[in-house]
Amino acid sequence: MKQLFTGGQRILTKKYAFFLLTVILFWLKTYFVYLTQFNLGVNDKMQQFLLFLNPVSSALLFFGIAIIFKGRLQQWLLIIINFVLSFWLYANIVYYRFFSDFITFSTMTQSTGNAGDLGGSIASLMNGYDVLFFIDTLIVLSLVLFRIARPSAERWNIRAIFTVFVSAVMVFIVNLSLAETDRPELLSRTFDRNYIVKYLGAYNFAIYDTIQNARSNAQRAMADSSDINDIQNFTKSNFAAPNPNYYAKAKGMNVIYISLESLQSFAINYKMPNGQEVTPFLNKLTAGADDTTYFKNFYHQTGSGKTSDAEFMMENSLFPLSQGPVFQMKGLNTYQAAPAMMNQRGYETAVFHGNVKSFWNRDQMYKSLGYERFFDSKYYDMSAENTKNYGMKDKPFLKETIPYLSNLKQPFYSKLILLSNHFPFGMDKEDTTFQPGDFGDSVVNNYFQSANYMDQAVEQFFTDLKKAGLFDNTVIIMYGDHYGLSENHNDAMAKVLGKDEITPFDNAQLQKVPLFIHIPKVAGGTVSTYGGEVDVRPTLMSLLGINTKNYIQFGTDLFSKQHRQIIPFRNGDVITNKYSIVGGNVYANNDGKKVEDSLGKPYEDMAKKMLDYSDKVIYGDLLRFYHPKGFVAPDVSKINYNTDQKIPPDSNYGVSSTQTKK
Ligand code: GP9
Ligand code: MN
Repeated sequence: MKQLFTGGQRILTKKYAFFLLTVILFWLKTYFVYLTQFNLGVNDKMQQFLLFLNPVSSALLFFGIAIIFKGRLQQWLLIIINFVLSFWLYANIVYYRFFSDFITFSTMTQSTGNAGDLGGSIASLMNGYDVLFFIDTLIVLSLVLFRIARPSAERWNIRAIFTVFVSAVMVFIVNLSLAETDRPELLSRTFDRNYIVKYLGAYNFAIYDTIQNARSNAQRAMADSSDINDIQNFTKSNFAAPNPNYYAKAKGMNVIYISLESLQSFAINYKMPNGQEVTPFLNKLTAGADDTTYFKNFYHQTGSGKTSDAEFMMENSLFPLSQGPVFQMKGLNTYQAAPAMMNQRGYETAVFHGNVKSFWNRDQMYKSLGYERFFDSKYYDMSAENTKNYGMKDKPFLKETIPYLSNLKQPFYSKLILLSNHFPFGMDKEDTTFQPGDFGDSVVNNYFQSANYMDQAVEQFFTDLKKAGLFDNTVIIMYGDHYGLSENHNDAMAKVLGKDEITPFDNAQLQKVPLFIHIPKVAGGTVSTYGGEVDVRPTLMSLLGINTKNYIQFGTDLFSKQHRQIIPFRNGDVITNKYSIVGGNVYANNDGKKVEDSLGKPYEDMAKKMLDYSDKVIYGDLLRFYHPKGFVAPDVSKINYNTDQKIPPDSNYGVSSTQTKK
């Protein structure tokens, strides 16, 4: 024993030994926590390796601060830093036990309700064995207290200190590049906090989150209330007066939005070489079945936020950002979104999605949009046969949603987000008998199968809504959220469309996504009006008989005679009912031939103005200064998605007790 003690003493008096020991113990502890405390969905060798590697860079960086100092001070700094980091990790462990999510700057500083939800229950989330999460702190502390690790009097030389910091940066760069090869655009798209922790680690995530937050706050601080004036004038003067044939035709009715994952318009009314229709049910709707209007010249306008960008436009009539998903980056802004507007008119509001709630930061953003209830994967039977890829398959998802929907207090405003038709579109054999395509590209081939599956799921859902007695008093808006087949698949797409090649003009037309609106007792059919995702909210509001002239919105009512047929895209392209401006070239829509650039100029100017104004609203969080008559911003601290939502609620979330509902 004595020998061991003196042996330990000898090693630990070596200048670098105590530092290295602290780093290694902390590294292993963190890895152990990843494996046992979080559900990170590690599913390949590379991810396993990155999970193991990722604590290293932050450990070197943080503990590196101590080695600038010498002797006893260095030792105590190492212990303190170890304690602070361990405490942070432990706080995340406790938080995760309740929320299945990681702590962010905003959940800590702004009262979004999350921390409040924990309240007195924190103690119940802690266990006796939790002291193990501080085991490394205790070890290094004892080594110092019992003088096994004696402080070395020597100061580290600059080269050694420098080496530690350079190694931290190098390890981080290697880590990030490997992560980016496994999951491209990891940081720029920020799908889910779980992903960042899995690839880069809990501590690096905290750094990343702090930087994001500081940037966002700076943009917000620079804005002031006068910034909204021009924008208000612009949107007001561009308001399109509603069409009396449609205005208020759905007043007081329920609303169901359905996000048709990755569905592009080319698939609608498309026949496979063997003559089979891909979407036979939706095709009937294009002919006006079930009082449905189909917009065949409707485009998605999403950026890197994909599904969530589409959701954002549908409910705010603002554009998504050109960089990064607005759901992730601006989840705490003030919005004047459709769910909040409807909630204040006595509607119950709910969103349904068979994936974890943190994906696309939905759990935070939905509160800002004013959704009272969020039925995420927790509410669904996520057994293996029901799930694929990100989550629930469409058929069981829609089946299980019906009882929840029927339980909502009417009228309700709801959104259902489908998942099955998602890249790479593979399906389980037992779910389909549809022949895949034969176009020399498995992604494209499978797309037809999964689009067909979605079509069947939607058909069943319509039948079930009728059975539940909801169909005749519900407006149903179904939209393809964004493209499913990127330009990388254009060789096969040329075969699909029977063309020699896909030109830039063709590619722009492939961004068409279907939009269907079922309006009870209003005759439908296919219309050729040009429009995009920002136009849907004003359209819906007109149908519900709500005047939005005083709202900041960049779309116009698709049914209005004054509807503006200019569709700006985040990549700078613009499409109108006459022209497609793609990559700076102007093409005529009727024949796809190039025309003079000057013909596109006025539309480009208008599109740019719309995008700039919308960006200003979002980056400056300008809606906090703007108060349309009759609108009260939802009180996010009153919204709670963690209670059991199966019981019909009293529907008072989002409106504080001093405000009365209309
Ligand atoms: C994930 C689902 C799909 O929850 O919305 O996301 P996507 O990749 O299409 O944006
Ligand atoms: Mn999507």
